[in-house]
Amino acid sequence: MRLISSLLAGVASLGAVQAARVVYDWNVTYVNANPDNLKERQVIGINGKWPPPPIEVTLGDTLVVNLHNSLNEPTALHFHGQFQNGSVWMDGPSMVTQCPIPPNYDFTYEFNITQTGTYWAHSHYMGQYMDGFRSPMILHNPNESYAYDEEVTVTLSEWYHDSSYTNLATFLNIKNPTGAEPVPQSGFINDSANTTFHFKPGKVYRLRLINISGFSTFFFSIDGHDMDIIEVDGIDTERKTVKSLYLTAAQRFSVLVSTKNATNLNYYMHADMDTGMFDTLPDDLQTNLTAPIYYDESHNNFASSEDIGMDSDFDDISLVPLLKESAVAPDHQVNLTFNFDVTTDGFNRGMFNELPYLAPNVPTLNTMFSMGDLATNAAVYGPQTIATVFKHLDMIELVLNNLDSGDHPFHLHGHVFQIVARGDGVYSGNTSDVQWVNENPVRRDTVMVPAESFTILRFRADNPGVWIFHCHIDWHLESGLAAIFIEAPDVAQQRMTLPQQFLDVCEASGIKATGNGAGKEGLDLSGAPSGITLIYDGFTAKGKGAMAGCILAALVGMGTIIWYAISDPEKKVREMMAKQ
Ligand code: CU1
Ligand code: CU1
Ligand code: CU1
Ligand code: CU1
Repeated sequence: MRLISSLLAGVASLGAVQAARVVYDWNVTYVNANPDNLKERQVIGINGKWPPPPIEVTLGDTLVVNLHNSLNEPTALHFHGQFQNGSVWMDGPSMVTQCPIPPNYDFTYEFNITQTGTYWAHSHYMGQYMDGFRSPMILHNPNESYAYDEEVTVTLSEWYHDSSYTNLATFLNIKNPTGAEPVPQSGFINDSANTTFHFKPGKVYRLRLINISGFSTFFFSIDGHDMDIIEVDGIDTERKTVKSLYLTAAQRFSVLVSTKNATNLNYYMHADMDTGMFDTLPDDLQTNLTAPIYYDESHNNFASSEDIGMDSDFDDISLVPLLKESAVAPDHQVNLTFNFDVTTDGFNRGMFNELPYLAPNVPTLNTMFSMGDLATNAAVYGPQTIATVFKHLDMIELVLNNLDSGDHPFHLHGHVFQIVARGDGVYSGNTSDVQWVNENPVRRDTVMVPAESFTILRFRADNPGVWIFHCHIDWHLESGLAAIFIEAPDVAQQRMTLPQQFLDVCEASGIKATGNGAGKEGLDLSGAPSGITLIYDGFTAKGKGAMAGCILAALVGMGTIIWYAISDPEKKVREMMAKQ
């Protein structure tokens, strides 16, 4: 439902283009849907319909989303890839920049569009976006870098027959000590098993590819057609011709495709799931998705398949942004080594530096705004928020060491980062051991860190506020693979005030809107979520895999497994309901 309710005066820098106030009225509702023609299930849609409608705005516009939560569970909406510079509270992640929006409550997201390209909006409350609450978000540029005749949005997604709550309860479970993720039942191109496309001959199409999955990576190609990459995660790039590419959960590309002059053949679009991510591969799971692209629907002559799927040699590090930014030496380095292991609550969890993220009692942004000078002390945010404080305008270097045998797509809110180096194993710290990309490295907001390897990222701490950094595999985020960056809290406090709406929504949710991570004053952090840690046997946390089962059995026997609210989504929802 798009309503341009009023036109504002033209923004000077946009010349004749009129900046609009673009208003979406979104009633978040349960809807029954059967998009894979296999099972009807309850999904989350907008205004009684699923899939949710795309958001389309233009650089300079003000986007307003009036949200009403008609679910019987809380929600929160994130606009993936938006810098939100000066409006950090509009970022969306529950208990990071806001309290969740309780059932039967109105909440408005409003911010200026300062970027262009291909994005998406999704729930940032527990696993909710995998229940269908996600949609493309297209930011048009009145002066696009490339010319094209038509544009088409192509979303890729996996689909589960069970709700995310059910799947989370199975995933975060003492009976799942290896951390096997729920394997989807289906996959979609544009939210349907029956999507078709039509190409007009002799044209240039811009395909906006968005992986809106919560788990799956896809390899993408089109039979008989090259693709020229021109955009990666909202950053316009030099044209780069590829036969195939991959997109992890949350990654986007725009590609230009020149269509044939002849219409005697039709072609298939291919989106192949990276099956290496699945612990089990059900016989009936269709992992290689296709959608016909018709030049002429009156015949069924299709070009032969050129699909190479997972044999693709695509590498995003070779992409070159149009707007040049060279790598510069960092002022501050943060080492985030991550792995998965069974923790003291009996669950297999993802964690940075041996500590899983646990949401605090007060949203971290509220803590930052309410704790005065203590806001520059990382301890104030709570013992397991994995908080790090950055100084304003420092160049931050993130060293990501992946000790796990799986690939993980990491996403930083509020920024794009440069991918400056990668290598096998763990980064030694010796800069001469790695090949650096110094000249204009690729910038994006979500990066895949392959198994047992490291990736080094850099970004400027030029966005005062609170930004979550996490694996965009939603199962892993919920298990604790997240960290919080507190960026220039002193500057944020000077420049900004948390709008009243963000205090009110906490009160409505029965959550404290001020105070430290425990909801208390000063550095009294008693009662803050903590204590879910690695199981240490002797001197080291390593090499205890075989032991975990026995320890778990003992813990269960003693009845000491503690179900923390974050670990038990249904309990959390029940508690929220009880407060209504
Ligand atoms: Cu995001
Ligand atoms: Cu996202
Ligand atoms: Cu992950
Ligand atoms: Cu996020």
